Amino acid sequence: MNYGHLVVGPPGAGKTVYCTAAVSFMRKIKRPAVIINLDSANEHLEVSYKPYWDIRSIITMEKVMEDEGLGPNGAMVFCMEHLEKNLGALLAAIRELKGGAFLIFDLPGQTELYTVHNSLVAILHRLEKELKLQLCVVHLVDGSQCLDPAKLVSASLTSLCGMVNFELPWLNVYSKADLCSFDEDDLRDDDRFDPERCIDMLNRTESYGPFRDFNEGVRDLLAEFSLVAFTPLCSRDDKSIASLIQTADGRIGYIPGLLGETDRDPLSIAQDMASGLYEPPEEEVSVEDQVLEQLKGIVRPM
Ligand SMILES: Nc1nc2c(ncn2[C@@H]2O[C@H](COP(=O)(O)OP(=O)(O)OP(=O)(O)O)[C@@H](O)[C@H]2O)c(=O)[nH]1
Ligand SMILES: [Mg+2]
Repeated sequence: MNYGHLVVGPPGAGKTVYCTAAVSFMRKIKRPAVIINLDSANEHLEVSYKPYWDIRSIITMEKVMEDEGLGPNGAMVFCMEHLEKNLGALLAAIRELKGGAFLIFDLPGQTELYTVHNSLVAILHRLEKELKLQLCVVHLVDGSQCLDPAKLVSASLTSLCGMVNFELPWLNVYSKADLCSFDEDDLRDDDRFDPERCIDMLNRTESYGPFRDFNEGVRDLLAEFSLVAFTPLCSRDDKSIASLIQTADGRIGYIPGLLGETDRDPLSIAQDMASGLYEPPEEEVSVEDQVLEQLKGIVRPM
């Protein structure tokens, strides 16, 4: 059984930063983790992370735009369709991780790829089936959107669409929580999005008030599924990262220790780390390099 996170969300939501921070934290708790980059426009990755496998090794958005005369969105769809038809390289790379590793997939910001287009969904279903991969979708939305009821409703509907299409465990997260200040008029209610309160706020606005029936229809839809809730994340804080990893672990049935790390829960280690009670290992070799060395038959303790 393989486990991982699929990190999705609109452009600039903080997906790449989250992937980098999550892998770095997992390394600190000795959980072997690798990033798989599925964003064909993700240039300059060397400044954030070193992917274990990169879609850009088989196709890039810039080249498709040039060769096919497509704009960025069309080229991104083309790249995903290309990956769907040529999935062998990715499947083989994951199969080579014989000791197992936690897989973190960095995705592009085009939400159409999972709300209206089928290739990404088909790719994931194949990975799930052929690799027994258990994935939790981490859906990031910029925290500033959670302060605007109209944007929050829009993000919630996008999220609902993704949940229905992917049929995978799903976590809604508002990112950059360190930049958000909340007061009692804000939408956060025990860190959970409350559609009823949000729609009430919309009904009271000049722009959205005239659409009361529609707003209430949306409210009933969100309430009926009762799936849409947002939790905060600050990717610069190990405790926040640990808390998210722990919640996602619960959703996919991952038990700490399965990949050889300590069996303590991530949040308690992060708390000990903050108070100096836990020293992360001095890691000179990156996880990607460790995995590559393992593949070469050189066994290193993870
Ligand atoms: N303050 C703060 N800034 C953040 C946080 N996470 C991400 N950012 C910033 O948000 C910006 C976008 O982050 P990325 O990780 O590149 O966003 P992305 O979702 O990968 O963007 P695309 O790949 O273009 O869709 C960068 O300037 C980050 O430094 C956070 O937790 N706190
Ligand atoms: Mg990115």
